[in-house]
Amino acid sequence: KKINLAVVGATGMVGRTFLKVLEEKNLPIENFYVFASARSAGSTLTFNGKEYTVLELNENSFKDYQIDIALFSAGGGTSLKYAPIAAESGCIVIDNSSAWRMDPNVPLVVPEVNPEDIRNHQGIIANPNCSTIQAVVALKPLHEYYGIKRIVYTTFQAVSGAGMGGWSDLEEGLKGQAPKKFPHPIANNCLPHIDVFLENGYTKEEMKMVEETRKILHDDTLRITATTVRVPVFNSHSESINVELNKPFEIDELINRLSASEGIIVQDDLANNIYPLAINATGHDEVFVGRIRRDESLEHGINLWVVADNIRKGAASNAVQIAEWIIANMM
Ligand code: A2P
Ligand code: 11C
Repeated sequence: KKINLAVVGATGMVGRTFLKVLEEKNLPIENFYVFASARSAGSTLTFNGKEYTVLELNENSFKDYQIDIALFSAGGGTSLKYAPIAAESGCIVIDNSSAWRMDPNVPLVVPEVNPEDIRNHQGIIANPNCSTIQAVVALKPLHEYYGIKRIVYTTFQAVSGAGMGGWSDLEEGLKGQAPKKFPHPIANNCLPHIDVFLENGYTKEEMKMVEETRKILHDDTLRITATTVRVPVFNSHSESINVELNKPFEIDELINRLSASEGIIVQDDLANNIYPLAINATGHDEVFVGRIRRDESLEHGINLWVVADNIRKGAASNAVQIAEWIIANMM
């Protein structure tokens, strides 16, 4: 069956990448539609060599165009309002915002980790936060073979995660301009502040990593703490992940399990200075893992350095993979 596919928020940073990733794949698309707000309605976007006019999203869009699958990346407010309207008309929404992620009726999915959760959807499927996606891809084989007792996340996140505004704060900041998006200069700086601060002193980004990891790995009691930091890198998030496992492990065997796991490329050749780097991950859909070494301060501890393109695997590519899974298994 061929499907009618829509991208909502098509003019944004993630929206444009949706189009690029969809061009690289071969989804059975009958009709293709691009939606945004009134601000950019009437402008055009190119997809597979054809020009598409950006349409203003409204309550009837999904019904009128008989959309089967919609990829949303137009902010939490737009998702809160329009995802249920779309679902009501029989459309399956794959939502990149944080609006629906922790709803118990909404599967939160990384296809390499918990694809079967998609089967329980009621019209809305959530794409996790970018920093969570790359972390759980790397953690999956460890969780499966050794069991995870505790995780300590420390992130080094690119400005593209904060959209066009974040990107221009770094670009203009390097030329001496004051920041507009971030509360402090990001050029030549590290900001231990992503998203808003919560009552417990953590940022929302940090608590997203804690809660989303538990939901995706199906373990509400997992002990997790996180410090998330914005760094002056344009694209691709890097993460230091410290994991305490339940069982003893052989380091070579653990590395082999990471290598054999879907969506992971191990880059760990110290003699040749090879380890994952943001500038190499950009443009790819895999999660790169290196600096794999025993945490000698714990009984069964391991340290990982995990890097991925936050706009591709962390957002657009993960959502497109979910769409491919639905088309292959549920349509
Ligand atoms: P627009 O170009 O019309 O503002 P980013 O996160 O990179 O800033 O992108 C946000 C995306 O969400 C843009 O495509 C933006 O469209 C879209 N968007 C914002 N508000 C709405 C809305 N109310 N309805 C539809 N799309 C929206
Ligand atoms: C960042 N992780 O890098 C954020 C962006 O919940 O989808 C994604 C926010 C989200 O700023």
